Amino acid sequence: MSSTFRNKRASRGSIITGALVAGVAALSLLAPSIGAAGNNPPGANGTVKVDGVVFDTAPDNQPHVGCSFQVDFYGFDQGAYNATVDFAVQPPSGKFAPLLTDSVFIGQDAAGGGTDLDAERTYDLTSQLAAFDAHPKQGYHVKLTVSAPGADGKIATKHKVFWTNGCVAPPCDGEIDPYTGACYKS
Ligand SMILES: [Ca+2]
Repeated sequence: MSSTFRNKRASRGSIITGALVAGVAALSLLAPSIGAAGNNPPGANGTVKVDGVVFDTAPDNQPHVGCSFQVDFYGFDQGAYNATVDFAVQPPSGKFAPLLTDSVFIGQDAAGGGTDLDAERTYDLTSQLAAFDAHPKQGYHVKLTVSAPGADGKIATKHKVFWTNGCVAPPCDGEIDPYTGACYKS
């Protein structure tokens, strides 16, 4: 092998290596900005999930829950932001009558996508739903609306429709009136 040939090979090799290094460097520069833009795009961010017993922080939505359930808040923006939480009864259980309004702080940290848990709150709408008709198997049909301010003065509004079962009354330890169903202690 002549020394000229060896030099050509060596210089071509170093050009290829240089191009690879530059490409990897460009990719690693791009990667963090792609990730951040995906989790924290401009405007108001955030999503909500309905969580049944056993309560967890897995970002899944459970549309059938018992009388006690949680609303989990994920990926909201950082700031002095409180989400307004509204529950309303939904057909066939009732005609959109409001049940409960609440306020939950969700601005603890920057928007971090679907696994960025910002808050969780437990609810039981049994008393608010007592005036409505329960489906014998499904329970009560309820609509959740969450509105939260975020970056750039925008509002993120999210909806979830789900079924909740009223808490079952404790068993009667007396006599049940056959006409009214009321429990009388004997
Ligand atoms: Ca957040």
